[in-house]
Amino acid sequence: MINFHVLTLFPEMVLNALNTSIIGRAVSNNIITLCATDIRDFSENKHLRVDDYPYGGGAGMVMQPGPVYKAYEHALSYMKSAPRVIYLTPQGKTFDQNMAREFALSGDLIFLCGHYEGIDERVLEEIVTDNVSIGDYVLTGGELAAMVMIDAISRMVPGVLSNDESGEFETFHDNLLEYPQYTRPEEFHGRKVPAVLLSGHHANIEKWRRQQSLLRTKKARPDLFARVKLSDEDNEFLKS
Ligand code: 6GU
Repeated sequence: MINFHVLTLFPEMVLNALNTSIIGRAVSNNIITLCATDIRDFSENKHLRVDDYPYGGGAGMVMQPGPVYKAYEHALSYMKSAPRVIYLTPQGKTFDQNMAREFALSGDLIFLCGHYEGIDERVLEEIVTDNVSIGDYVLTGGELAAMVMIDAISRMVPGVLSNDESGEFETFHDNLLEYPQYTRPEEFHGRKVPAVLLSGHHANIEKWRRQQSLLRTKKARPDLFARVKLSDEDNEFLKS
C-alpha cells in the first residue's frame, strides 16, 4: 500500500494521466492511492496568484513559499507518518530503477511540482527531503517528471502488476537490456522469427536470449554493460 500525493498547479493533468491503464487499475483495487492538491487553492491574494518577481531581478517568476507550504500542510493532514517530500527539479539526483525500488518501500510520498523559474528556496529548505530529476533535459514543469516516477514506483509495489505483466526478468535486471520479442505471424514482411524460438528447446532459447541481451547492452549502453557480471560462458560468446 502506498499513498501518492501530488502538489501541483495542474492536478487534472496528473489525475487524468495516472487513472488510466495499469496504474488506474491499481488505484481501483486500492493497492495505491493517488491524490492531487491544487497549490492555487492556497493563494494568498484575490487574483489567485501564486508567483511573484524574483528578488534581485532576472527573467521569469518564482512560486511564493506561502501557498506551497499550505498545500503541503493540507497533504500532511491526510497522512499518518512523516512522508518523504520529493521536489522534481533538474538540479536533483537522477531517477533510476534502484531509486524506484527504494521509494516503493515507502508508505506516503508527496511530490512537489514547480513551474516558472522555480520555487522560493525557503519553503524547499523547510519541507523537501529528496530532490529528483528524471534526466538531463528541461521540462516546463515537474508534473511529467512526477508522473514518470509514480508509474515506475507503482509497478514495483506488490499486486500492481499481474503475473503476465510481472517485471521479474526484464530490462535493468543484472544491468542487462531486454532481448527481442516475437509473436505471430511466423513471417512478417519477409522477416522470419528466429528459428531457435520455434524449436521448443528451452535451454537453447534461454541461451539465445541471454546472448541477445548481452549484444544489445554492449552496443546501446556501454555504461550499463561495464557493470554486467559476465559468466565464463558469456565471455566465451563475446569473444566469438
Ligand atoms: Cl524533475 N523537472 C523539470 N522541470 N525538468 C526536468 C526534470 C524535472 N527532470 C528533468 N528535467
